[in-house]
Amino acid sequence: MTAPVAKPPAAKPAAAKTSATKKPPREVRVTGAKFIASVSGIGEVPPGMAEFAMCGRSNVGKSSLINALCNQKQLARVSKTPGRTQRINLFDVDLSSGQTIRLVDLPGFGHADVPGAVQRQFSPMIQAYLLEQPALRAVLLLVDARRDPDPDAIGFAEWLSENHVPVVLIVTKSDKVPKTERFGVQEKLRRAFGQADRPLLCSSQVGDGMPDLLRFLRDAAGHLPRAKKSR
Ligand SMILES: Nc1nc2c(ncn2[C@@H]2O[C@H](COP(=O)(O)OP(=O)(O)OP(=O)(O)O)[C@@H](O)[C@H]2O)c(=O)[nH]1
Ligand SMILES: [Mg+2]
Repeated sequence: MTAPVAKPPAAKPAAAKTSATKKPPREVRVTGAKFIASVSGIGEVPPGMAEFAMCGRSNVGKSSLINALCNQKQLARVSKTPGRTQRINLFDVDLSSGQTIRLVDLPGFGHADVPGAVQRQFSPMIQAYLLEQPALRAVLLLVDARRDPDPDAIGFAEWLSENHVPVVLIVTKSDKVPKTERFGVQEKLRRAFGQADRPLLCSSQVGDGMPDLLRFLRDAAGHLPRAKKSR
């Protein structure tokens, strides 16, 4: 089994060193972020900029990651109660590169009493968003550093790939894993998801991975065009 994925966040920008194409600065900062809307359908999403959707099991840290990236404590709602995020929540984020990107906080899967395939756990609304939103550049699929590879998440990554939606694997809560074990965690997840490159290790608590993830978002905002659907 392999789940094709988008180029991982650690990738360096591919710009050639010529006088015509300058390498973008290494550092990317968030200069502003605001909540835009909480919507229940793709038709309600205001048109705008490149979108990146946070996906993963309930409680994996999707909302926390948005807050950490934006350097704010309460932009997205964080909770110990799984299933807190129920609608599509949109946040527009200004980058120091001059771009504005949109982060999309989606409901988590795995908390509902719905066994089986992950896509059945997503409402038609979420499926439609993931499959049909032209502005969606990539899904950031979050997995908890402390958990074994999750068959639901692997199935979800495959489903996205089959539908030509770029997926980037992000390992959350790195602060909960001793430093000496982190490489092993990344390798285990890399293999389980059939990736060529090690997934990015992040902690919203202590900031691990944030500079790399911001660089990825900056670079991907203008790249990763979605393949045309064949159906
Ligand atoms: N130690 C640690 N805890 C974290 C981290 N990220 C999130 N958490 C905690 O994990 C819990 C769930 O975080 P959320 O961000 O609400 O998770 P979610 O994926 O948005 O959850 P749903 O909205 O229910 O799908 C909270 O108690 C957070 O404080 C992290 O990097 N490190
Ligand atoms: Mg949430």
